[in-house]
Amino acid sequence: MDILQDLKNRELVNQVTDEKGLQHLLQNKQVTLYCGFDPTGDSLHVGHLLTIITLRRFQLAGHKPLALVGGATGLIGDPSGKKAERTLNEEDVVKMYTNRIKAQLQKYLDFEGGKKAEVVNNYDWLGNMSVTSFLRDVGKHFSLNYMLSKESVDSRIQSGISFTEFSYQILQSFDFRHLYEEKNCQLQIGGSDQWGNITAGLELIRRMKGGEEGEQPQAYGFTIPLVTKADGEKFGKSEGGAIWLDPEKTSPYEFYQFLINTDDRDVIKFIKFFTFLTEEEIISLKEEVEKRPEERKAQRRLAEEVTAFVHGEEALKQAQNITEALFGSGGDIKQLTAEEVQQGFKDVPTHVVEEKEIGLIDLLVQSGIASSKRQAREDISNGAVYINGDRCQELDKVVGDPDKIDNAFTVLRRGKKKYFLIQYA
Ligand code: 383
Repeated sequence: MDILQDLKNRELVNQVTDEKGLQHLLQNKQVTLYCGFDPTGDSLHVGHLLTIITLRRFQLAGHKPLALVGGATGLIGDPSGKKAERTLNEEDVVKMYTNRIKAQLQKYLDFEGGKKAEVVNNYDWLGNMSVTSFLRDVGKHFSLNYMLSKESVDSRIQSGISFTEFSYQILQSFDFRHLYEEKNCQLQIGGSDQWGNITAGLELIRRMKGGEEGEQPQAYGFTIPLVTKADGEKFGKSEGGAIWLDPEKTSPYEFYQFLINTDDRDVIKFIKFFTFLTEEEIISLKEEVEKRPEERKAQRRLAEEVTAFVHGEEALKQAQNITEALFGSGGDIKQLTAEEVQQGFKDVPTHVVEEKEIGLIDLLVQSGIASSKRQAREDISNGAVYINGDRCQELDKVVGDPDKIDNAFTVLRRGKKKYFLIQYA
């Protein structure tokens, strides 16, 4: 497979240094490439997903990916794409984040066989570098002019940038040069915000190679585009905040819902970006969007593929069960497992009941669904109260074991969509 052509077809090529040279290299040998992730939080998010998937594409095409965790650079802070100086995290916090990000990256690449991926941590070579070595051996290769001309620095001259963040580009450059020397890593990839840092690395590799004419080092840089949305909103956010890859922070169901809700105008682009579907499959989904947009086939396929990639088949099934139970025509929430109920109703007000069973009127008042017993009676008589999806109009109804889903929860609903979760102590 011609990986560069595949990336082009998917509109994943933003900028490349020496495209012909890179094309030639990728066609003729197994290339080691890398992408870095700074531990600025306890989880990666969908904003990181496109580069992870791109690493995976290179691996599937026979190349060897390195995922770098910035145990050292995470202590400094990349100014790229940032409007203001960051506050530094404590060292032990960055260490904890580093371990978590490392574990996450290990889920998405293949660590077996000849082109096995590796996760590396730049703390291993930057963590104990001496300040004199940094300034003499590395800093000497950077002119102030060159560093100031980088977009990440230039855009901050007015608003302010510390020497710490200013120096960041040298550290990332040193990583590239280190991996080039130690692991014969010839390509760095990243989002378009990383172009300045990647090209600075190439510059350093050239300069540290020594002046011998004719013996140009073979190293390349490549960036993928920023993911934009037709409505102009930032990709990767929902009302609840960022969409995380950690299932504890964003459940697989929420993740699936985030993708299902993709705009018709974006869905084909996202399928090209985030899935491994073939060109033919994509063309047929494109037709679906044009001819039968109301069926949302493309959205469903996108959500399936990406949820399975990030969370696995089992979690995808759960997400689909929950979606069907909540929104499907034949949906029945009573079929859900306790875990699925918990995922699907994560943002719903929850009330804990101490008793084994309780009268419905008392339950409605106790949980705050009705403001008084009189209100509760009225709601029940009017047919506005549903237990696990079924309307209940019995005033003397007692909610007990038969009403517990998986022995753990009862889902109450008042009106069309006001949900409440009852949990038993
Ligand atoms: C650190 C050391 C290196 C090479 C790269 C780095 C990290 C880099 C960075 N990247 C972003 C991050 O960590 O800050 N300086 O959050 C994001 N990446 C990828 C991609 C992206 C970038 O991890 O565009 C989105 O995900 O490059 O913003 O030697």
